Amino acid sequence: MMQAKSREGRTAPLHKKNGARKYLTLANHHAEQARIPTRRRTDESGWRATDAREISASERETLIAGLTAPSARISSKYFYDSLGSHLFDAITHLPEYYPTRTEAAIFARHIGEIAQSTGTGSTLIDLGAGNCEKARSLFGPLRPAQYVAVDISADYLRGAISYLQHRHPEIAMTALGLDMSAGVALPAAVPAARRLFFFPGSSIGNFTPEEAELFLSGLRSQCHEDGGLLIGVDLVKDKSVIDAAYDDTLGVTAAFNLNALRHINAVLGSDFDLRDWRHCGFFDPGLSRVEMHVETRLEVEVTWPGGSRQFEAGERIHTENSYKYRLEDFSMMLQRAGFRSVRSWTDQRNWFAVCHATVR
Ligand code: AVI
Repeated sequence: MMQAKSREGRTAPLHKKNGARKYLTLANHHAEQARIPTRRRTDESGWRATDAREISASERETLIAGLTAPSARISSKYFYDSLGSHLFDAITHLPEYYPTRTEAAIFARHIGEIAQSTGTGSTLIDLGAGNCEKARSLFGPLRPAQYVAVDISADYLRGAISYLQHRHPEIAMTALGLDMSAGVALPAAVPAARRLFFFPGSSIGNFTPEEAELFLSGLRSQCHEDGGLLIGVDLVKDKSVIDAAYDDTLGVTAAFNLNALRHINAVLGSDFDLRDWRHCGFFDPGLSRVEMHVETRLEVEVTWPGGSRQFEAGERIHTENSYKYRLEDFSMMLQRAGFRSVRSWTDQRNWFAVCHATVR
């Protein structure tokens, strides 16, 4: 029996409760006989995220609606608690995860032409800045007059910015805490002229194409005639290369994906047992996207204050899409979003592209 092989202790006597099948470990079976609660307690086992944050009533509602939908789904933002951010950083160092190093190689090789295209003295607006490392490497060639770092966590940014400001006193710097999934609305204090949005890493691929176009139109609407966008995008390539990047042999992407459940336990008070779930990440060439899911190894019931959901063995929760584009299609999307001219640079294998899109 598959469940019996999946983990020691899962020799699973089956029984029915309210008509639903339940799998019990032997230990749980004895516990139930002794009328001790059978459910493992996530907080006692130390699975609860330590950086739990309060979520709003509407975020909670959206999260529960996704978990209880016929095809369950959660937002990929739940990857990024503190541990998740470290796991993502580890992903970018994996041999299989080509996007980060391919993009860096494009910048290193073509930085002269890129700087010529963007010009100097702009207000560089770094979307999803994180530790600000990528933008920092552009300070020399692009010589921005101002640097605005945008990320969901302003606290995290402030640390990075105060270090950077010390090293580059000639650039005025601002940290902006903003959830970009709702669009990017810049405060009036950010100069309107010469805005250069910087959106690297193919984060645009984590939006659906419709959302991506809307997001890009939103950026365009915040540029004057002299504004522009410097953006990295992952390109369609052989399925085996993409599959390996999202299902690496060390299992770091698996940990990154499963950590979303741990994060949800922390913010929702749910009791996902991570040992019951496995990682699933693959490229679907028909939809031109990587899909990431977590899949149950066995039938489980997940509960949270005020609700619960039964998952059949093999049922999945969709956690992320990562779209891959053909350069021509992406270029057309930029133009539909209102950018008139697009210049692009790729690596020799045409795996990744950096585009500079301008309004004029
Ligand atoms: C952040 N984003 C661009 C990454 C990607 O490749 O879509 C997130 C990621 N998911 C799995 N591995 C990396």
